[in-house]
Amino acid sequence: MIQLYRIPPDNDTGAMGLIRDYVCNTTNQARHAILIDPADQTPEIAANRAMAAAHAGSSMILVGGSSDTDMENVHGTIVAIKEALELVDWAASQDSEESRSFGQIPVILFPQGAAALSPSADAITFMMLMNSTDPRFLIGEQVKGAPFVRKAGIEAIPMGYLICSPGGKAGKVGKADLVMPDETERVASYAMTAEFLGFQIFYLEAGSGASEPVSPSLILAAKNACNLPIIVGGGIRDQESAKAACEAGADWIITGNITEEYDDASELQRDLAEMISSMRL
Ligand code: 1GP
Repeated sequence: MIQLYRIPPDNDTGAMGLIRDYVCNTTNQARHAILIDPADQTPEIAANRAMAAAHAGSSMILVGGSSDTDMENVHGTIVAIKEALELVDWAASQDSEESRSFGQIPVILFPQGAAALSPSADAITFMMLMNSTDPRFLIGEQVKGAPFVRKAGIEAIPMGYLICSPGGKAGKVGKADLVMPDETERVASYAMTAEFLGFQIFYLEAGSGASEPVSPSLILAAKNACNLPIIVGGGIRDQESAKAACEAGADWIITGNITEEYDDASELQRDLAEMISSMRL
């Protein structure tokens, strides 16, 4: 039999699972992640914003977008962010006061599909858009992208992804049958299904730039229905909405859009730090 793809031998897989554990093991308080869309900014600006988030206390950097991303802009952005994180770590190693290692902050692909990946990512959210009406987003893109992920040796984090109203571009591109704010039974069923299918994490998405974030009642229903950490993103722009999502049971809060409104990295760092501290319940 011809072996096309190298499956890592046992002694190589020691590190595999570490990032998945870091992301999927719940902690006693919700964590924040910044989402960087490579279609909206240069790699250099993306790296500056990601550094501001890291300094503010973000725990993960997601890279992806629902349209106009490709191998080139995704890879360039990931490389720039990782280099910037390493540089900060090197500087910190010269300073005995600084204890937090930025190298521990994973840079993770949050892909629109198989055509926008990078071998330099620390991991990939390997996701099913569970309420898509198009098989392409349920299984098609995943099958296309799997050989790349295997070859690159990137860790895959199996994730159920559910788009709620208003859904934004992600809802349209992904042809999602949106979950409405009062459909708590439906979101609970999806959350259970995500767990039973073996996903390690469940993402409730309102769409980037959403006018309304995912309703706390949906977050609570998902949280009570499954044994998975819950990620919430889309339209979270202020401390109140971040706090409300955490109170309802979110384990991760994702913010993307607001980040792009800042040209000044220190202002971004200040506002994100305030948001992250409001998440401490
Ligand atoms: C989108 O959930 C993310 O996939 C982030 O949304 O850009 O509205 O913060 P925002």
